[in-house]
Amino acid sequence: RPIGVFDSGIGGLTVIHALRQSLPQEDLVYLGDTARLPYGSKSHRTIERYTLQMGELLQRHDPKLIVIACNTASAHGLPALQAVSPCPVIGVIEPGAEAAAEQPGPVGVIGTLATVGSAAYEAAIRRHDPERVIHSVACPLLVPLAEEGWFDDPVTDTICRRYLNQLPFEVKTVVLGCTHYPTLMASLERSRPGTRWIDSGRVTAKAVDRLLQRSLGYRTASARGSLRVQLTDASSRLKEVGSRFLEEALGDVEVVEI
Ligand code: DGN
Repeated sequence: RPIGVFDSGIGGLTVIHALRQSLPQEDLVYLGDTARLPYGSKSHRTIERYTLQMGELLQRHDPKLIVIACNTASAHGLPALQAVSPCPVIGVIEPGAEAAAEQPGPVGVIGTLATVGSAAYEAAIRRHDPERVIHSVACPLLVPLAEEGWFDDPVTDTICRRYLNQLPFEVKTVVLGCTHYPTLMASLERSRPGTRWIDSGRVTAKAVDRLLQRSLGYRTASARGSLRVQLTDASSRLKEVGSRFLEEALGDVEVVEI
């Protein structure tokens, strides 16, 4: 049985990249809701409803586990999907929060308007460390920059600096609370050198590994697992940018209508 992964669009392909690196033998089905992106500027009710629909579409593949590879959908839709899903569901926020709580000092969180507005990271980090000081900054321009493919560009540098300068100087650990942001790493690093960045996708891949070993009967087949990519709308532009997120050729993309 595959691992089902979904995102509001193509950002979750950075999580697929991390999963393929740490769990290369697993079969993965990726579902991106490109017809309805962005989720980041939508309301709680809408994001929750979309999350439930994506979970239902993934059930066609009989997944052994679902990963919500989108911070926005994890912030607003995880409990609702966990309540109805026949298989375990994990989001990207808890693993990112746990990794942040392991670091000393105040924590910065950057994400979409909906993620920052939900205060989901604050709640999750404070479950590990109730006293922790957390500063969150919504960065709504970063998703369009990543989707435009401006990964290493002076305009992206300027915008990253403008957002990151809102974090107090003492913040040395920053959670990339959006699955698009790892693609902007070069600009982020230039904008705030010396920062410890927590890539929620990478730490989620580790959490998936732990979960598989603990509760689902870990399979160590030697063959390379397959990757099936489904999008609710497949424009050629997104397919092109998607390969940059995935860090390998995207291959065939199936369109599923909602
Ligand atoms: N990549 C999504 C996230 O992690 O929140 C946000 C993309 C979007 O819907 N704007």
